[in-house]
Amino acid sequence: MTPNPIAPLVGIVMGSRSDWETMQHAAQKLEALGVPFEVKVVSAHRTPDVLFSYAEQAGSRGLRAIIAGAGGAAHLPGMIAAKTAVPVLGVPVQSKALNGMDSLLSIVQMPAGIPVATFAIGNAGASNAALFAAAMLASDQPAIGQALDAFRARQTEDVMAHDDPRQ
Ligand code: RP5
Repeated sequence: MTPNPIAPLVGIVMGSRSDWETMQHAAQKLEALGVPFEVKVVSAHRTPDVLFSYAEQAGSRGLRAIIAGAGGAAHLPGMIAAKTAVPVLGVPVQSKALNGMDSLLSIVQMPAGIPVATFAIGNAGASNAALFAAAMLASDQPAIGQALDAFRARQTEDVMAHDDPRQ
């Protein structure tokens, strides 16, 4: 069967709709780089059966990476990683009570054998998870690699063009 050229390559999942404010930064980056992606709320605690089926089907549906964001007792990335070999990129959402330290430690402290690549707390982590996913895809998706190179070149030019902070 010929693969659908617009089938998502990256899944963005989050534990709650309230995480979208953070996770939209991942979506915006993937969109800008031309990476096909999907977005879904999947809660480790409130919809565990959905989590299991999403993770079990991710590889066969063609997903090459899953960006998973959650806050507080942030079990979503680790539980997805437990059920699929598709690489999981974890984004700690900044919680109100503990500023995201709870989310960070919940995601980063995985036991040996089930890895989750863990990013910074909040918007920077969501953006960087998307850039990392694009970099993973770049080796066999030349258009994504070119878009990533162009983004980085623009970013560098922007810093150099505004290198006097007084102006
Ligand atoms: C986590 O609990 C979610 O990832 C979210 O960051 C946090 C709070 O969820 P809501 O109470 O806003 O739905 O599962």
